[in-house]
Amino acid sequence: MNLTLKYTPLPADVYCRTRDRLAKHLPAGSLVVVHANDVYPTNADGTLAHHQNANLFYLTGIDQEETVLIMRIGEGGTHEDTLLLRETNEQIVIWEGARLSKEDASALSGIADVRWTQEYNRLLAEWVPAARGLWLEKDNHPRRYTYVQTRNERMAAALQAAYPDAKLHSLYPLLAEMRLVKSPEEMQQLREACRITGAGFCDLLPQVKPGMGEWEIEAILSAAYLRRRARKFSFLPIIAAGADTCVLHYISNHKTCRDGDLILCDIGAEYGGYAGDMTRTIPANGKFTPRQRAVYESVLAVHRYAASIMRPGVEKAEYERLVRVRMAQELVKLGLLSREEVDAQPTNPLCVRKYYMHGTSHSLGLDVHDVSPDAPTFAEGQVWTIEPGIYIPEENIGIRLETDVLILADGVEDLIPNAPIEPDEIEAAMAAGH
Ligand SMILES: [Mn+2]
Repeated sequence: MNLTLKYTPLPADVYCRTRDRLAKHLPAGSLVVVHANDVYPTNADGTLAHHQNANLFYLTGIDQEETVLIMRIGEGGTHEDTLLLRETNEQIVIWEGARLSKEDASALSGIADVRWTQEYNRLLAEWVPAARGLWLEKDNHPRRYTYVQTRNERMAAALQAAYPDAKLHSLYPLLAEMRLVKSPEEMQQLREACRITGAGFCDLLPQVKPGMGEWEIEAILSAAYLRRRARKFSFLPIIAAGADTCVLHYISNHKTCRDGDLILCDIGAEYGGYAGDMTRTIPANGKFTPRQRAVYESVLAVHRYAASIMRPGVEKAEYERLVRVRMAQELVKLGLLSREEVDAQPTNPLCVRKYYMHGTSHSLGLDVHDVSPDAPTFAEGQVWTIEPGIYIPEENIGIRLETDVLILADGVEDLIPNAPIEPDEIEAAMAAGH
């Protein structure tokens, strides 16, 4: 392969095995069609950056716009795969740079049959009428933002209109189930994303001081990630000082950090398509106040408890309930909830939501909030975040502590061990810069 990428790609046989596994779940005669994401236009001739459809990347390793994967499923899990690629030419090479050649795409994906996208309609006209069912991507996450039709949804509608007799099925539940458990090769990429994520935070700590802009912290992290070959932040970073530590999805990062503020950093690097995701909360002046430290210790205690009960066989919903019970104890200790309030809900203290209004864990992988079944049970090989927090707007104190873990046979492995989390370690690392 002549092609060089910013990241080290996984070997093509990883993607061959992933398609083998998908094919085993589908009845003979199925036709699978998965498209790349659209490139979103701006005014005039501009576009936003392409962001690959994670399901297509998961099945092919191809990070290029207008790519289509077609799989024809035979008896006993056999399958014939075709990859359609945007045709490249001299003009595209001059203006946009090289695109994948057919040979490059074969080498990356392990698919021998690579053609240009012009053949799409002709191939479907041949294969759809012969198929016993069409398996397309239809994301049905309950909290999905549905005002924009994805390319996959648009193509699905077009296929249904062109072939009204074709029976449509959704690939989403199957792919969500598959993507929940990471292969050893996927773990290489995820470990690197997490390593870079933690290393950026270590670079940052000695540089933080009062008077610094939230945007300057963002800039330091961006440089730390990019020079370690991350492509970008894995999501818009939250650098929130003072009262905004309590705004869960604050992303404007426009304020100056004042002496006495806490700064909440919810950050992550993307490497090879995989997302890191961590949160630390630090004192702008390098020293926690007694109250800030008390809240911090409570969040850390809940964090450690959550890590201790996350293991194979535990249902996610039950885990979240147990974390709420533990969190209630801390909120009473901090004087935020009364003993009576908590005792009134002994098995499931939903009253904690006044100060802790989000879930403790989400799956992590190609997407930051990775796809997962509606009611997952923890199992070996899954990767989850652990991110309890306590938010007290009346005190300008919001503290969240997040790490990413791999579930092992008998517990979890922290994937960001390089980032300090003990308050003393945070203070020591910050003092090193003063
Ligand atoms: Mn997270």
